[in-house]
Formats: sequence, C-alpha cells, structure tokens
Amino acid sequence: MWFTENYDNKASLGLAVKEKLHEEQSPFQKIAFWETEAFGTLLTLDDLVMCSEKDEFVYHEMIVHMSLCTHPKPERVLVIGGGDGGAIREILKHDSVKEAVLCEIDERVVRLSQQFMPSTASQLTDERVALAFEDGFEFLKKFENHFDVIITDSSDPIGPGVALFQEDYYKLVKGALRSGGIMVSQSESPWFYADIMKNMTGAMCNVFSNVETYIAMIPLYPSGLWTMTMASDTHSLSDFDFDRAEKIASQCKYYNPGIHLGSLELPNFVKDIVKNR
Ligand code: SPD
Repeated sequence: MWFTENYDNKASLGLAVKEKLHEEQSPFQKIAFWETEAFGTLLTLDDLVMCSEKDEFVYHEMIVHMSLCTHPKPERVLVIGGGDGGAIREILKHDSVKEAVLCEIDERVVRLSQQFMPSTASQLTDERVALAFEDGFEFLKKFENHFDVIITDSSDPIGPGVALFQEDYYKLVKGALRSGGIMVSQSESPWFYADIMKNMTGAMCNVFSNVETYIAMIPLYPSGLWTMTMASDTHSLSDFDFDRAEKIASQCKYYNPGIHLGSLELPNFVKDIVKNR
C-alpha cells in the first residue's frame, strides 16, 4: 500500500505504508495517520503531509528556534495551528518561556496526535501550555500587546488555512505582539509554490518593517526545500543570541548557530522570488 501526495497534478510523493492507523473526517478536514516503512508514523490532513515521526524535528526546530533565539527574552509564545504539538515541544526548551499557547481550530488533530504521535505531542500537557480550540484569526482579535513571538504553524493555504496567508491576518498578529515582538510563518516551497511565497511574504512586508525568509531541508515536503519567514518591526532578524542558540542546539537534531546563520542565506532563485515582494 502507498500513500501518495499529489502536487497540483504536476508531481507527487509516494511513501510505502505498512498500515493505515486511523482516518476520520472532522468538521474541518480529513485526518489520517499512517505507519510508513521509511518515516515512522505520518500525519496527513486532506491527503497532504503535515509531519512524520522521523523528519518532524527539522520543521519544528526551525519554525521555533530561529525566532526565539532572535527575541531577547521570549516569555509568551503563541502557536496558531500546530495541533500535532511539535512546535510547543520545541518552545518549552526555552527557559524564559512562561506561557505557551496553542490555538488549533481542530481539536481532533490534537487528540489524535496525542494518541498516534506521542513523541511529538507529549508536551501539550505541560503546565506552561494552554490549549484553545478556535479559529486563529478570531482568537488573535482578543489580544493586544501580549505575545513576544507568534508562530503560524499552518497547513497549506487550502481549507481552514487560507486566512492565515493574508495581510489582514498579519495585521492582527502585529496587534497581538508586544513591543519587540517577532512573528514567523511557514512559507511553502520555492519550487512548487513560488507565487504563494511571494504573495504572503509581500503581505508581511506591507505590515512589518523587517522581513526575512530562510530555508530548511524537509524531506517529505514538496521538493524537500522549504521556506519559513520571520517578521518584526524592531529586530534585525539575522542578529541572534549565539550562546542561547548553542545551548538550545545541545537539545536539537537540526538547529544550531551555524544553521541559524546559513539558513538565512538564500539560493539565488529563492532571492529572486522574494525580491521586490
Ligand atoms: N505542505 C506541508 C506544509 C505543512 C506545514 N505545517 C505542518 C504542520 C506541522 N506541525
């Protein structure tokens, strides 16, 4: 048996599967867990890969530590999406964090991840974590000057994720950030989704003064070359706390200070996508 992710009928990813562990239709999307031959347990939403047990560390370390090691003292951190719990697990590695809030629209993603991917979701019961099962866009409207870092750990811009790629959303994020705050969002593949990348990072530039895209190698995402984008009004995003990054790196499998700097250096064709955005 194979799981196949179709990239807009232009290419596909195939993974040999030992067994489909679970599948259900929630009010928001089709959620499935698979036991794969090569990547351990795999979570898919509407037949798109979200994360696998074997490679999720790359995505979660990179979406969290780049911004948290740039912020001088991240205490309150919000994750929008991220129901598998991987981003929260990484956030809790930072001693400064007092409050880690997960706002996930689909409670079933959280509950099923706790059951089928415990190594990713296990920290969701930590006392510093608060869970909110609501629409991220609406949730943000309740906060002003509250969070130090806001992480958009969304699925792709289809279904419940669409609103999280638009300028109105970035304006709400900005309002919910404390002075000196940083936001970061996954920003798709430069090979397959260059238009989405350009549009969403362009929208971030309309809202924030400093916007930096960086890259991470994630084998199960389209093309394996993935981007994330940080934005802030105050921080120069390549200026990070080296010592803190080194301390965090001792608990990581991908992130370290060299990766921090190197991942901000973009290949020329990626620079072309984000220039003039
Ligand atoms: N095409 C895959 C994009 C998915 C990004 N988010 C994954 C969620 C993992 N926490």
